Amino acid sequence: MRLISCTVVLGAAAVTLVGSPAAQAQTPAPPGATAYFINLKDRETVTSPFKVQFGLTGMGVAPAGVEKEKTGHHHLLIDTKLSDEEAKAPLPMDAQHMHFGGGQTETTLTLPPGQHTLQLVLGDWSHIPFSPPIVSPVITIRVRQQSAAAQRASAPAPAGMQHH
Ligand SMILES: [Cu+2]
Repeated sequence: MRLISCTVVLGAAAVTLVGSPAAQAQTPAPPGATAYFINLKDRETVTSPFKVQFGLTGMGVAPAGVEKEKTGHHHLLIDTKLSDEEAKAPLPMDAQHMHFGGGQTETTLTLPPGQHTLQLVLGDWSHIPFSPPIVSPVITIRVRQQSAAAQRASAPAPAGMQHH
């Protein structure tokens, strides 16, 4: 009798392990860890291209793929925000979800004129946000319309207009 009940208990434990979402578990966030923009404030006006510096307190930066306690890498969300579902899975990699898997702590962004939102989301070694998520406040920036002179300086002149 004792042997049978023991088998039943073990079987239940095995089912629990397989059935739980623990395989995709989020890394617990170190207490007090926060992400923030060092050089940009909410409602700031910038001229494109502009620098974005990523701040992080309470933990360190490590490249993607390196599983080390209390580290992660930065992601920059542009004109989008994370849904609750997305916050529990590896972050998408596209133009609106930039990964800095090399451990970079700044970038230079080129965005079209107008209003844009930016947010930092820290991901663990496998690009999954921490639990609770380590994110910066969402900031709204305004990218200035370039002056005509600046556009001429940065854009190559159309063919045929280079020589008069
Ligand atoms: Cu990533």
